Amino acid sequence: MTDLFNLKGKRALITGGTHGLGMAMAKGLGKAGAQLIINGHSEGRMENALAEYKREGLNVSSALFNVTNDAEVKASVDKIEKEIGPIDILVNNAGIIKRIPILDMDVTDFREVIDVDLVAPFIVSKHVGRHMVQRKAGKIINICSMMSELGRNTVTAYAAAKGGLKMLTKNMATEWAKHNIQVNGIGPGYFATDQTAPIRVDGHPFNEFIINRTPAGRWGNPDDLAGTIVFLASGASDFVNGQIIYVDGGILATIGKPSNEV
Ligand code: GCO
Repeated sequence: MTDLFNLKGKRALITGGTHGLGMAMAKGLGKAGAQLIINGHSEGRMENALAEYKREGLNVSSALFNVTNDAEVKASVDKIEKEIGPIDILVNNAGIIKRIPILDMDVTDFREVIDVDLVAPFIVSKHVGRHMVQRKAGKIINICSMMSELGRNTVTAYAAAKGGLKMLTKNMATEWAKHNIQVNGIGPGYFATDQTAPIRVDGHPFNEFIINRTPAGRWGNPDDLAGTIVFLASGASDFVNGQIIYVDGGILATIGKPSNEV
């Protein structure tokens, strides 16, 4: 059975893999045997990240490119395919968030979030997908969010993008499943990362709210995603198409409870 989850001989490209959930998921794929190709846009962060991956004995190389730039993505993907080898697994994880109420949000801010969180997964998937379709094999995993299902004050652009990403996932699965390409998504709940640090401060009302709102009674640890990403990247999910797996400690399963109820 464990062979089903074995990623030896597979190459995985992870966008936004220099920190946070992207790094945790990449490490999970690496520990299952995959060769890692880490995308990022900051040289400094990439250097630190590569050192960390190598310290953990993982087979890793870097791919610095701007995921929102169509021509740059095409050139980078073709270069990876030529110089490193076929991309078997693509993880569209790179993402940004801007917490601004609608009435105070500039259209430029809105567009920037949509560009990174929704348009970029389309761009990267299109250029990697072209090679996967030719090879009649591939795995694509889009990192969605609670905001693919739920609204929240101040994160409108992010929610619009993550809602769109859920449907982009289903539509890519519709078009590419016949080419033996499985396209699925993961919806992380509330995880302890740099991105959530501002709302996870002790005493911050949102911190208490999440701990109370999550049946598991805690924030997620990035490593909590490793098992799910290996499942969706491996032969164990060869007949799983267009699904979003929510790894959220039960948030979406419940209406929640009053804070004084145990
Ligand atoms: C927020 C958070 C969320 C989480 C995650 C939840 O401000 O609500 O940052 O966006 O990071 O996406 O699934």
